[in-house]
Parts: sequence; structure tokens; C-alpha cells
Amino acid sequence: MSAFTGVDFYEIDELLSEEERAIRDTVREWVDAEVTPVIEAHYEAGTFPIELGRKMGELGLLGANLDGYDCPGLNNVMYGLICQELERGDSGVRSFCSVQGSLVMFPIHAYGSEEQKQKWLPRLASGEAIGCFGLTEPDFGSNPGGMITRAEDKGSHYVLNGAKMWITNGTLADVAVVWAKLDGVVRGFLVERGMEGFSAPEMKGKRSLRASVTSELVFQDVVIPKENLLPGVKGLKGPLSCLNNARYGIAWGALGAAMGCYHSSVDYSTSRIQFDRPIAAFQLVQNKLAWMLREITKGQLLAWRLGRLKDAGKMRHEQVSLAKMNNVDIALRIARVARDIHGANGILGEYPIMRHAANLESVFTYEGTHDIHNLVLGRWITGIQAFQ
Ligand code: TGC
Ligand code: FAD
Repeated sequence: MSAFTGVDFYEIDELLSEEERAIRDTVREWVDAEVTPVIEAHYEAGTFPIELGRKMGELGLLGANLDGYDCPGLNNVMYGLICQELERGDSGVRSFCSVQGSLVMFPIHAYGSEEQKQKWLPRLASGEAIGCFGLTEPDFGSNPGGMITRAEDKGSHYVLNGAKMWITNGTLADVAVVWAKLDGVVRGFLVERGMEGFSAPEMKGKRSLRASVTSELVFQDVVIPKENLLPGVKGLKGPLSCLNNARYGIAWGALGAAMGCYHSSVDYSTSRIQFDRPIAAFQLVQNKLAWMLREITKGQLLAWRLGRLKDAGKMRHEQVSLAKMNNVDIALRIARVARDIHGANGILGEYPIMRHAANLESVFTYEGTHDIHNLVLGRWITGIQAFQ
């Protein structure tokens, strides 16, 4: 395949600073050099390329938009561009970065005690430690407010009981940010690897996000020291505020997967000959390519504007919902059209198409399903919640 040089029909590069472009290009080169050559084998084997996690730390990609505690302190557009390039490699690689930075480091940074920040943030930023985020339960996915995982205050410590499911990086994690009810109120707890009664078995049999570890978290009378409670937040807005950051990154990341599919489709269709002509010469194929470019361009403008709003401190969570929902939706549809353009070859692991398509099925569901985001927008438009 030809080298990927970006998709920039609307000269969006002009809207980026020199530093933003430089960071994107560095990550792009790294993905081409170190992710693309190994990712298909990991996908096939159902393993996460753990060494890439550490490298992401070395490159300053973990917690990239956080300040202090050895975090890189980049702006949110830079963080978005990082997610875009990582997900062009694989959604599982971007997931690792999203979970570590937005779902583990962010809540410790925003809601943790000084001791918690000192203990965890530098190690998480370097990739020396891995984190996970436990919100979803077997019976509470879209409706996390119904969670049954409970902490009891025993005076000198808490005792945690319950289970989480579908937790990215769970089995690998040194620290789990676990959301549980304490006296009926959702609170965040730092559960550490090795605590008695805590286990994190890996979930097997996924046909999507195979180059990512997904786990259950099981808590049986786990003794949690008092200092492991996140002191700075109470209620469901704690985990939901973390999700805003991760969903923001996904809005950019999905564009990367879409760009990978588009790039492969242009390459393939200009070289594949049928009826004595490259298939790109047929109007129907051109229509598909033009549609892909149209949707990617619109998605880029959404993500860029959202990033500027976030950097200005003006981003509303409903705006994140719109961008996550739209960009994942178009990426998934682009992956399906790309599979069509590649004909039978489109089902082979030699091309990234099926991997992206299968991954995006998870991305469509996690971090709020497509329809949950529709309902968030519906509530913003009408003032009426239609969740229940
Ligand atoms: P609701 O009454 O709307 O809100 C409860 C409190 O939270 C506040 N709030 C938010 N705060 C910050 N950001 C947001 N996005 C917020 N949305 C709501 C709200 O103001 C309220 O605050 P307060 O002070 O009044 O208490 O809550 P609800 O129970 O009606 O639920 C709303 C709903 C359905 C939108 C929410 O539960 C939801 O988003 N559900 C989807 C669950 C979800 O996204 N789970 C993701 C799990 S993590 C994951 O998937 C990681 S994948 C990792 C990877 O990348 O690999
Ligand atoms: P459900 O909530 O059961 O939804 C099923 C269907 O019903 C969907 O189409 C949904 O849109 C629809 N639906 C639900 N409620 C309504 C309603 N009120 N109105 C209309 N339609 C509705 N979670 C974590 O906490 N941490 C993680 O790290 C994490 N990683 C994940 C990794 C992977 C690979 C996957 C697949 C999931 C991960 N999740 C994680 C869980 C993810 O967030 C949930 O799967 C997601 O929130 C949806 O929950 P559910 O799967 O239980 O689906």
C-alpha cells in the first residue's frame, strides 16, 4: 500500500498550529513503523501488544492533555490528533491510550488526593503502570446509575463487593478506578492489583477489538484503605465527566479508522483492474469514494471545532455526544463500503478493513451506545429525558 499522507480536502492543516501538526506527524510515523507491522498478528492471536503501551508512555501519549505529575500538558486538539493516528493503526491501541489517559489518569488528576496523584500519575504517564476503569456491570451498561457494586464504610477501611464487566485493560491493570455505591452515592475507589478478594479474569471469544484486553473485575470483600477513595467527586457525574474526555478522543479516533479504510480503498480501486479498467474508473466506485471523503471531511471539522471549544473550556457534553455518535457512525459505514470496494480481498487480514469494521462495532457501543447519544441530544433539544 502507498504511504499514508493524511486526508485534508478542506485544508484543515491550516487550522492547526505547527506544533499540533508536528505531534500528529510524529505519531503517524510511529504508527506506520511500529503498530501497523505487528497489529494484524496480535489481532489474529487476540493479544494486546503490551510493549506498545510502554512506548506510548515514552512518546508522551498517555494522559497527553493533562498537566503536571510528569504529564505532557498538550492541548486537546493535539490529544485528538494523537487518538486519530493511533486508531488508524487499530482501535485497540487507541483504546489503551483513551482508558489510561481519559478514564484513569483524568479522574486521579481531577478528583484524587495529592498522595494519589503523586503515587500514580507519573507511573501511568510513563506506561510503567497500567490502569483500567470499572463502570459497566453485567446488568447495568447504558444505565450505570443502577450499579449494584457496593462499598461499606467499616470505620478504618471500606469493604467492596460486586462485579464489573467489559473492562478494557482489566487483567493488565496495576490500578482500577472502580465506581461503586457508598451509602447509596456513586464514589470512585482505587483498587490495586493484588488486593485480597480482587480478581480480573480476561474475557475471551471477542470478534471485535481483538488486539485489546477486555476483562471482568470481581470484588469479594475487598478491603480498601480509606486513602484509596477519590475524595473530589460524588455521584454519577464523576464517571460521566471522565467519559466526556474519552468520548472526545473517540470522536477523533474513529476518523483515523475511517481514513485508513478510505486510503486503502483509493489505493485498491486505482490498481484493481476489471473490465479492462481500474475499478476507480467506474462512476459507482467514484461515488463511494466521494461519499467517504465527504463524510471524513465533515467529521474532521466537527472534531476540530470540538477540540477548540474544549481548549477554550466551553465544550458541553452534548456536543461530545454528537461528535462521538456521528464520527463512529460514519467510520463504521465507511469501513463497510471499503470492504465492498475491496471485493473478496476485503475480507482478508492483508488489508486493514475487516479489522477496522469489526473494531468499530465495539466503538459504536462503548462509551455510550449510538442511541444513548441520540437520547442525550434529544434531551438537550426538547428538555425531556426519554431514557426511562
Ligand atoms: P443524569 O441524571 O443524566 O446525570 C446524573 C448526573 O451526572 C451529570 N451528567 C454529566 N456530567 C458530566 N458529563 C456528562 N456527560 C454528564 N451526563 C450527566 C448530570 O448533570 C447529573 O449531575 P447531578 O449533579 O445533577 O447529579 O443520569 P442518568 O442516570 O439519567 O444517565 C444519563 C445517561 C444515560 C446519559 C448516562 O448514564 C450514560 O451516559 N450512559 C452510558 C454509559 C456509558 O457510556 N458507559 C461507558 C462505560 S466506560 C467505557 O465504555 C469505556 S470503553 C473504553 C475504551 O475506549 O476501550
Ligand atoms: P445495553 O445497555 O444493554 O444496550 C443494548 C441496546 O439497548 C443498545 O442498542 C442500546 O442503545 C439500547 N438501549 C439501552 N437503553 C436504551 C434506552 N433507554 N432507550 C433506547 N435504547 C436503549 N465499560 C467500562 O466500564 N469500562 C471499560 O473499559 C469498557 N470497555 C469496553 C470494551 C469493549 C470491547 C466493549 C464492547 C465494551 C466496553 N465497556 C466498558 C462497556 C460499554 O460501555 C457498554 O457495553 C455500553 O455502555 C453498553 O452497555 P451494554 O453493552 O450493557 O448494552
